[in-house]
Order: sequence, then C-alpha cells, then structure tokens
Amino acid sequence: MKDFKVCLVALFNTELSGVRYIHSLLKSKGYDASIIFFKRLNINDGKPPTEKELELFGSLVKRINPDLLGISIGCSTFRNTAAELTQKTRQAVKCPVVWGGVHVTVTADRTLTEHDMLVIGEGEGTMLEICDRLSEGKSIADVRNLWLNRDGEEIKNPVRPPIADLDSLPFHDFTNEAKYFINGDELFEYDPLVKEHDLYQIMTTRGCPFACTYCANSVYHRLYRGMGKIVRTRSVENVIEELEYANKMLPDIKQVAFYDDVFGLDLEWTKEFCEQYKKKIRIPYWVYVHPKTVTEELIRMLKESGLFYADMGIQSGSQRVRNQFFKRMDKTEDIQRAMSILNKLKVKPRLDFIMDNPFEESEDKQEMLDLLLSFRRPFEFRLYSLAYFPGVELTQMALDRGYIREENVEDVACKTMTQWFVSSDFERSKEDVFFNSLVSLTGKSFVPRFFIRFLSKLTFLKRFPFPLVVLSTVANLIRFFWTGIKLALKGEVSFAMVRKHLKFVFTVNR
Ligand code: B12
Ligand code: SF4
Repeated sequence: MKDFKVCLVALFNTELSGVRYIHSLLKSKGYDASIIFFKRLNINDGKPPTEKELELFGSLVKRINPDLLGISIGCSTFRNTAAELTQKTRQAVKCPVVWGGVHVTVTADRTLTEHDMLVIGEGEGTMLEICDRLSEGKSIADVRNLWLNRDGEEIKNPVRPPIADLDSLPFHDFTNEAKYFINGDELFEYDPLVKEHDLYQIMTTRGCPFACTYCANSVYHRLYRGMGKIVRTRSVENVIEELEYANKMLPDIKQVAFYDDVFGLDLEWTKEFCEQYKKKIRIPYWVYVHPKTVTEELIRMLKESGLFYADMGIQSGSQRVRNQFFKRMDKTEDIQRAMSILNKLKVKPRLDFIMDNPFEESEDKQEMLDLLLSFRRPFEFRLYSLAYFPGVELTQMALDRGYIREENVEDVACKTMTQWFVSSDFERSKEDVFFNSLVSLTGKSFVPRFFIRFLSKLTFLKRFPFPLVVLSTVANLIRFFWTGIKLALKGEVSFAMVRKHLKFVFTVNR
C-alpha cells in the first residue's frame, strides 16, 4: 500500500456512489483510502449536525490523520455542513481539503474563494492525479477539473471530458475496512451499506439526454458541450458482473433500483441486458422512465426480466408549464400514451410531480387534477415540493420574476431537509391545500373519481379546505391499514416500518 492516506466524506448519504467510485479507484491504485459517512438523511426530518457529531468527526479525522481529505457535496442543501466539517478538519489536522460533487459543479463560480480546492465535474481521474502528484511531492496547480484559490490567485483549470469508458472503473468496495459512520451522536466503525442492504442501487449509464431547467443535468450539458457523448453506457457484461458480485457480498438484497436518469434509452442494449438479467440475477427491480421514451417493446422486455414498477417523472400536469418553464418537451398525449402502455402491461406506474410551483396558475393545477383523474388505477405518485437549486435556469427565472429571494436558494434555505415530500405541516395558500388534498385522493382506488370531481366543483372548499385535509388523511389511514394487513399476511411488517409510514400518513400527501 502507498504511504499516502486519503479520507473521503459522504454527507447525509450512506450510498453516495460518486464517493464510492472514487474510493474504490484510489484503493485499486494502492492508496490508503477511507470513507466517513457523515449522517443519514431522514426524509422530511433532516437535522443539521449536533455539536457531538461535529466533535466525533474532528477526533476521527485526527485519528485517521489523512494526507488529503475530500468532501462530497452531493446536494446543495449540505453546503453548510461541508463548511463546518472543513473547519473541524483544519482544527484537527494539517491537510488540504478538497470539495467535489454535484453542488460544487453547479456553483463553481460562486464558491471558488471560500475553500482550498474544488473539483468540477467527474472526480475519479482528478482525485487520482491529485493523489499521484501530492504523494510524489509535485505541484497540483494545473490538474484538470481542479479549481483553486492559491494566495488570492484564482486558478481555473480546464475540465476533462466525461469518462467515456465506464467499464474501466472498479466496482464499489463492499467491506467494512476503513469505513466509518457518524449518526445519532455515535460513531460506528463499519460501512452502513454492508450492515443494511435490502435495496441495491446501481447506475448503468451516466448522463441524461434531456436538460430540464430545474435539474443538474442541464448544467452538465453546458459544462461538457463539445466534449463527446453526454450519455455513456456501461457494457451489459460489466453491469451483470457488478450485480453478481454485489449479490455475493451483500446477501440480503431483495430489490434493485436502477438510478439511471432515464433507463432503457438504447433498445438493443436493453434487450441484451434483460436476457442476461433474467438468466443470472432475477431480483425484482425498478427504474426511472421518461414519457417520451416509453414504448410497449421496452416495457414488455423490462417486465419479463423482473421490473415491478416504473417511476415516471411528469413534474407538472400542465403542458404549458412543462414546455415553457421546465423545458420538458413532452405533450400530455405522450404521458397518456406511456400510462396506457404501463397499464396494459400491468407495470405499476409511480409518478413524480413537483408541487409548490409559483409558475403554475389555478388552471394549471386543475389540469393536473384532470390528468390524474383520467388515468386508470392503480397508480402511485410522489408529490415533491419545488426546491430552488443554485446554478440552474429555473432558479434564475424565479429570482428574476421576484418569486423568491437569494435566501430561498437551496444552499442557504436547506428546504429539502424538512420539505422534500409535500407535507401538510408546511405553510401553503388555501388554494394549494385544496388542490393537494384532491390530488392525494386521486391515487386511492377506493375513492370514486366522480366524488373527487364533485368535490373539486365546491368553490367554498377552496376558501375552507380543512374538511378536504381531514378526508385525505382518513384516506391515507385506510390505505396504510390495508397495505399493512397485506404485508402482515406475508410476514413482511416490522415495527420500524410501521413507525416510519405512520408518520407520513398524517403529513404527506401521496
Ligand atoms: C441517484 C440519485 C440519488 C440517490 C442516491 C443514491 C446513490 N447511490 O448515491 C437517492 C435516491 C438516495 C438520492 C437522494 C437525494 N437526492 Co439525488 N440524485 C441522484 C442522481 C439521479 C444521480 C446521482 C449519482 O449517483 N450520480 C452518479 C455519480 C457517479 O455522480 P456524482 O454523484 O455526480 O459524483 C461524481 C462527481 O460529482 C464527483 N464527486 C462527487 N463527490 C466528490 C467528492 C470529491 C472529494 C471529489 C473530488 C469529487 C466528487 O465525482 C463523482 C464521480 O465522477 C442525481 C442526478 C444526477 N444525474 O446527478 C440526483 C441528485 C444528485 N439528487 C438530488 C437531490 C436533491 C437529492 C435529495 C436531497 C432528495 C431528498 N431530499 O431525498 C437526496 C439527497 C441525498 C444525499 N444525501 O446526497 C439533486 C441535487 C441537486 C443539487 N443541485 O444539489 C440531483 C442533482 C437531482 C437534481 N434535482 O438535479 N439521490
Ligand atoms: S429527464 Fe430527469 S434526469 Fe433528465 S434532465 Fe430532466 S429531470 Fe433531469
């Protein structure tokens, strides 16, 4: 092993594949690499670090005594925590601290003066080069992707093209060796994924062909313009090999989540993948699909190889808002066509919508309700509250129109900590409470659609929506008990599961 220690820090995410990729690459090249998983994010109940957790971090870093420490800011919400941990590191040891991750890439210009070093874009090649150079006592001033502030002088090195051959990256490391987890005021010396891994998360591609105005991918399109392919795909063999390896190392995997931005973009690849997956893996899985790319052929292949639901982003029920503000070019007919394919092939759709959207007028909200009422049941949806991430066009549009101020941007606001899913304990206009409650009812097969339509016509409920809130909570409760009974009969209910879901029944509209 080389005599150079690198410590990587993952914030509020015990998976964080970006950090795991960099870690396993450095390890494979002989570096003494460790990972600290700093806290886990409880959806809608995120808490900033406590003094105790910061202290635990400081003394752990002192104990590890790295030559380089890298913090991954996988989401802008965690920028403040990264700053706190950087300060703790500086108090504990004398090593350079490098920041990387989505937040750093989308806000490169704004954050340059604050810290030692920033890595823009993909980090594997850059981190390896930094370690090679530092361990040999060489300068890192001209390493590509590295932006640094050296004694007041800004150095912004060019960005290297995105990694074309994803198969060249080693798989994640599934051992407890040199892994630490700080959470709930305690330090654990293991990899949280090795301990708990019902769900295995994997990506077969990097990049998205679309560039929606609220999404980090729109920034990657600008960053990598003219540098080769945006969407890169691993070979089927490489993906299957990883799954076989993961299955051996993590024996409790019951589900696989393919977190590709859009799964199945290449039909030939998908065909080969489905055949191999059916033969060699056979674990139920789910994927993200896009209304524009769903075809009967694709969904049939996926279903036959183990797909049990498809998560489809719709984001706004209004075509005007989708096209004009989100730059999602799908027509309402595209969504309806995709839904009928999923229904026909009996793949349960899970639909994602962005709510609390100031670009939507009353008519747009009504359009969403009508759209949901036109879908065949059963379907599920997730209602997310719009978070204004820095560096993306939608945030700038909202700032320009005066809908928000700088302090509402996510690296300051930290809204996703407590309001990721739309919940009733968040302040909203009466009209929004009215629509959210009606929307929540549309997903419950036992609530007749004519009844929801009837309620939507009662204008007094727009001014006094409280009865609708009660009704949607009761409907949530009924579904909770019904699902609970079904799972109990299969012996799949745990106390922790009941506690987690019960909390959502009273607050979250699903
Ligand atoms: C998969 C995913 C998830 C998974 C994560 C699972 C996992 N295995 O990591 C789940 C569902 C858990 C998740 C949760 C959340 N997510 Co998410 N997620 C994604 C998604 C689709 C892919 C991320 C990914 O793994 N990419 C592949 C890896 C290899 O790339 P990467 O993370 O960018 O890492 C590379 C570089 O950034 C860099 N790098 C990363 N870390 C470091 C560290 C150092 C030191 C260096 C030098 C470099 C470096 O090198 C890495 C390798 O090349 C992205 C969208 C996207 N396409 O980026 C959204 C995205 C990251 N998520 C987002 C959000 C908001 C969230 C949540 C807050 C939602 C919530 N409230 O629950 C949480 C926060 C989770 C967290 N704690 O980080 C936003 C963040 C927006 C922003 N500007 O900050 C994104 C960008 C989507 C969007 N709206 O644009 N997410
Ligand atoms: S389709 Fe999804 S992943 Fe792709 S740019 Fe739009 S929101 Fe982002």
